[in-house]
Amino acid sequence: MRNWMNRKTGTALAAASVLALVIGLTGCDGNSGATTRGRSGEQTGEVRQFELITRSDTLNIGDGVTFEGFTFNGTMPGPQMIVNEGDTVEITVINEDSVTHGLSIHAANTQTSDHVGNIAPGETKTLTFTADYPGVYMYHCAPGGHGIMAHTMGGQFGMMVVEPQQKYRMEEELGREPDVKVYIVQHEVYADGRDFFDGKALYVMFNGETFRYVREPIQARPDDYVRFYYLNVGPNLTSTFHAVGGIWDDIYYGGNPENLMHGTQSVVTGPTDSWVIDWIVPDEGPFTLVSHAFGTQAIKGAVGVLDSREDNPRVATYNSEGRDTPPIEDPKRFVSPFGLGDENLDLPHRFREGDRMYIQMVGNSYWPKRAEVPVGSTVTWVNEDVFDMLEGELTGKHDVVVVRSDGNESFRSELLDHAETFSTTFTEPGEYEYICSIHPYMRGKITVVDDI
Ligand SMILES: [Cu+2]
Repeated sequence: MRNWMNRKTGTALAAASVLALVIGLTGCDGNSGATTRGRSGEQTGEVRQFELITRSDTLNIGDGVTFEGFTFNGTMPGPQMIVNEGDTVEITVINEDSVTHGLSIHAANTQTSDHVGNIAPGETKTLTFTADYPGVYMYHCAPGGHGIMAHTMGGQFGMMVVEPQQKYRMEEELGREPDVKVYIVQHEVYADGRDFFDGKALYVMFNGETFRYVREPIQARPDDYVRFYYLNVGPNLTSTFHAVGGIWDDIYYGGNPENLMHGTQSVVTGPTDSWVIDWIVPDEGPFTLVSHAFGTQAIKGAVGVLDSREDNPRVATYNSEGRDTPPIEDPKRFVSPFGLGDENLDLPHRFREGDRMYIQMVGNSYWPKRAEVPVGSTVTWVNEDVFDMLEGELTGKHDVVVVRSDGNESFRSELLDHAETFSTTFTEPGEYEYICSIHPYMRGKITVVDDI
């Protein structure tokens, strides 16, 4: 009976979707919504509204290190949005930045890019959908094309939870909600676009900081009913989330109550995969929470602690948002995947006479970002970004434009497609800082020296 009712509802709403599509094709400004089908639960009639503001930002990412990238509402991960299955969700995206942004929201069973993809500076767009499937979902920036990957790597992502109408098994059995709810987004930070392409993360984090919950452990008591909402946004690595000294009691792939498994040591979680984990804390003592991919993840920051003691205070919720604190003034390291960053990270590369001097454009960065070359050198830039379709912020096309120099060369390349090159020869000593004119946050530097 319930299935039949849902099919009926689906048909009626599918017709509405077709109507929305027609409006879209006839010059809609992107501010109207799409309606999706009710799949498993009934529609609640509730409307939940959220506002996401896109901007360029600088953040603290733990241990005296700052990060320069993009955010939603000033944090990485961005705001955590929680709705109920069957709710109508309305998300407004306001682009306060000088470059194009957008939104892809995986909780929506509809083409979100038609409504909130590719939002120009100063523009505001809104998406409306029904939360059809319960679970734990990723959202991320979606300016379009190559920019989607670059901005997601650059810090624009977060978690949306669609709470199910059908209770999770343990909650039903115990007749109560979890004592502690822990929302965790695992994510990677890259030093530059070359490392992003190669999957070589500099840091891997839970909720915006390396070792955040080692410094400030999650509090619980023995026999507490703890629920993890665990999402790996990646953007590259597959994690294996594990509690040292524990076995997960109930795990739900994607967080959907229909996807139940029992008694596992870990949950395998690729980029954008997620789980709901219901767990009874078996004992006193610290339980280390870890991605068990030790060398590529745990050792780089994907470790936390759940501290279980009889007299611990009760904290009902640990939120997945990054902390919104003003960036420290004198960080010991400044990570900027697209910009020049710090010399102790983005090491100046010394080319010597006779070397082939190539500088890649890759993942919206120059690599190496800093280069030293002897007088008389010919330097060649080559575009290694493959996704060169589309225009502006959306594309992986790049150029080289000098913005500051004390040398005698002045150059500006054509816009380069994938595998295209541009060369120039430096005849006198000097320093050259340059950018890509359509991705102006991409920065590089050439130092021409008399003698190396
Ligand atoms: Cu963006």
